[in-house]
Amino acid sequence: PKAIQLKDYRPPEYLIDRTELHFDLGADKTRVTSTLTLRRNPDVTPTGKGLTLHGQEIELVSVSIDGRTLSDNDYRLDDETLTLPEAPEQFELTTVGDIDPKNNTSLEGLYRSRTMYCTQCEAEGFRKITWYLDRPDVMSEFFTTVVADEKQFPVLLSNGNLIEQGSADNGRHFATWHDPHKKPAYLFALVAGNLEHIEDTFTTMSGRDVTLKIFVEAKDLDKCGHAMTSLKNAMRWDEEQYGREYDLDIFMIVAVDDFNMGAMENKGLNIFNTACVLAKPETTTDAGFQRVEGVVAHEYFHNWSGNRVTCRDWFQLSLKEGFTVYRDATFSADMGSPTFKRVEDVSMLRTLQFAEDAGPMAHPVRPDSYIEISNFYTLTIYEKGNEVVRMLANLLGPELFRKGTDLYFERHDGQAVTTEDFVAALEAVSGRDLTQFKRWYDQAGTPKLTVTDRWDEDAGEYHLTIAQTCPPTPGQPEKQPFHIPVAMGLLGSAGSLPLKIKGQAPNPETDDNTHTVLELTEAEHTFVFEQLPEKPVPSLLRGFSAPVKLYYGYSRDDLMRLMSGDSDGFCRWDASQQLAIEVIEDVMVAYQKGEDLSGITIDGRLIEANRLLLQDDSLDKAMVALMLSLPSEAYLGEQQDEIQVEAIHHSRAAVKRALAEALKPELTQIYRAYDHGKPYRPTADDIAERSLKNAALSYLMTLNEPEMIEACEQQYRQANNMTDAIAAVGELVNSQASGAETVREQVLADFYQTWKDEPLVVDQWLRVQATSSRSNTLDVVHELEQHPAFEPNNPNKIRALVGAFTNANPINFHRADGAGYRFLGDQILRLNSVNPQIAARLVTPFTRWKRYPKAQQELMHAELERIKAEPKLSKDVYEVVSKSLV
Ligand code: B3K
Ligand code: ZN
Repeated sequence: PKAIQLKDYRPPEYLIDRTELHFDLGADKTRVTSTLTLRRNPDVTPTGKGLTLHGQEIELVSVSIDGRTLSDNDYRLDDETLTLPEAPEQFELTTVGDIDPKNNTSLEGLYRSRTMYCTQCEAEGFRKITWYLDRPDVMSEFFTTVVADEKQFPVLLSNGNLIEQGSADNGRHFATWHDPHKKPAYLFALVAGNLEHIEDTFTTMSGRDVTLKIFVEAKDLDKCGHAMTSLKNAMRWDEEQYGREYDLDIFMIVAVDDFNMGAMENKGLNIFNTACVLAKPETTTDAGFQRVEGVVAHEYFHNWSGNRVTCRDWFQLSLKEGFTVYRDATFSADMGSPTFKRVEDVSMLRTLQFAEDAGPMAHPVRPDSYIEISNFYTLTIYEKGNEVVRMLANLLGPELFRKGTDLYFERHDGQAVTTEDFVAALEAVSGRDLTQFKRWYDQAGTPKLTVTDRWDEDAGEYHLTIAQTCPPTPGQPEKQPFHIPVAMGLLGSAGSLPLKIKGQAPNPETDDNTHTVLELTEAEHTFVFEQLPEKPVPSLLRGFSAPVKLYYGYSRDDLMRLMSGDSDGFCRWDASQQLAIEVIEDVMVAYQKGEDLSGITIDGRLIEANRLLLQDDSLDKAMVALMLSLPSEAYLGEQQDEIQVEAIHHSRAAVKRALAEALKPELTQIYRAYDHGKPYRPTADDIAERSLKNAALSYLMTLNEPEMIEACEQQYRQANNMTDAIAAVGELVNSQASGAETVREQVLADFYQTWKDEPLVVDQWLRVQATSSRSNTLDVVHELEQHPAFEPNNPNKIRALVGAFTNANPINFHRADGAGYRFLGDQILRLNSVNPQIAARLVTPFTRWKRYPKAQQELMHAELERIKAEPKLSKDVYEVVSKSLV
């Protein structure tokens, strides 16, 4: 397979003004008739090669130009294209083709999911429906007619507004939809099914009424309310924060069970994975509620950042994704707890995106080449892309940023543009030169900041030196310095100190008396803070102001001061994590020496810091829960030169146990004080309260005491919501206590019996077992693979069992005998032909093979070689595997 290069981009030679599609959904095949109104692009010099359209897995029935049917000699057809060598300047092209949605397991193009038909076209799925210029810079007005059996498929949907419907022959009926907004083919959607819906209206800021509908299978009608509320909140928020109004008379969401990702922003007809739209307290966790709110908002926000203004080519993917993640993250922060949301996002970024950025798939936010674009819907494009937009927003300040986005939307409405265009709009309104800043789009890798300081007691001056470097990444051996905003303050013994930087006036957009943003542009800078009464402790990278790794030699006492005294919630949490990492690392040293970890003594400062947290009633419960949670094994691994899976696992567990022993009275008090009968609400306060209580449960369960096991079982049996129920199940599934055995079996069986007809709850049942740290987990996973609950081709089930085991269960996945690796290799090979996108995603844990000790490296490497040897390897899997083997 050949790589596509950004430098080879050429505008399209032809444009499609109008697209008329006719779908005949037959019992067997689907016939697609497409009539395209084409004309030469006046801005492009013809190359004389005629017109080449994309098309895959379609059986050609006929091609005609302006009503004249072509003979075989008039066109060329291969597996990926249809070429008309003699295409006129301007013409109407009609193609008729047959496709086979029932056997389309790739879940790209038109496919069947349970009882319905649906589509997924981004990035290049439309070419599996009909021959087309399947590229985002070709935008067209769509008319879509769907014909299908009326009984089986009473609901027929597509983009835009319904303009006609009626009955057809043989018990069939039809619907015609018109989308007045020009759009690229990747935003096309079609749904046919036996669906029910809930309906609401939203009155836009200019007073237009928009009908809102959420379509689901009848059994899920009771789980749509939260998505509807989230949608209305998102619509209002986008008007208030960005001045963006919705632009059609109807907005629809459809929930489908088989979906490769979370959801898709098709114009006026968003298609969602059921996991990202359905929610009710009995079946959905707090995290699930938050995900629904965030994803509904994300897809809605794409209507402007993605649909009205779209990407010129797929290298610009982060133009819409980074910006839209930024928009949904700020929305979620506004709806709930901002610190909670920020900590959650930063944790994911630092654990997973940093790992991606340090591995063989590392790529810039704007990549310059790819083999399969589906592989580039990455944490770098989405999450680092979000960080880049966040830095821009913070550098400009809220007013200028809003002016900049207004200008961007106004300048480019109806266009397909680049990340350069986005930055240019921000430059235009602010007068800032962002040339150097744009390196964030071009250079891959995570910059590293090394901070050193010097206190000049006599002068009352504090000298802070920050040096930046960035490690090499594939194809980029050398990096130029980045433009990095470092938000910071200084802490004295009694709180924040006033900031006066020598030779630098405060920036009114970002600074106040105790807070400033240092802008780094060189490899090294020194800042001198004057007129200080005492030696300060620096509070650095507040709010995680840039996606970098920061190294400063904090003492443990400094960390404690930050934890209790800093004004920035993120830095307080980060200090708690840093302190915990150091203490866990102490224990790792003991573990490596072969010491017995049971009853080990840990640094009392971690205990004291946590005791203070637990005793302080004035603290926000969300903060306490976050700070109390130990860093994940994955994040601990990220801190090591070589990831010692067992040492990390056992040391972290030993520290958790030691904390539980020392803080048992405080933790018990929190656990007992919680009102388990309280009615469920997914509000920030209640979520924080549950998360703190369940953190306390998790600590106490490490003590293996019978009363706690009983309390845990009781929590499961009495819970009125899934958050508490699954938290209890998780603790029982992980418990090493001999007394937990019977309860565990009973609870797991009861859980399945209760929920076997709710696929999303069954996913949680699979996940909780797949992530158990107990040593027989791989056997359990093998058994579950054969269980009727596991649907082998359903992405949610694959993620719940295979994904969870291989990504979120390091101690079992990295078993010394390589059985975990073999399991993953088998799954990848099985899915390679069924669903290449999902198969390629599953390779991720293997891409990190070089980070592990030699024996594990060899075993993972052997699996990668075994996969690579598969003769019919998909482009998707080939790209990830071959890049990993370099
Ligand atoms: N834009 C889609 C992602 C499509 C992925 C295609 N492989 C969802 C989103 O980011 O909103
Ligand atoms: Zn998106």
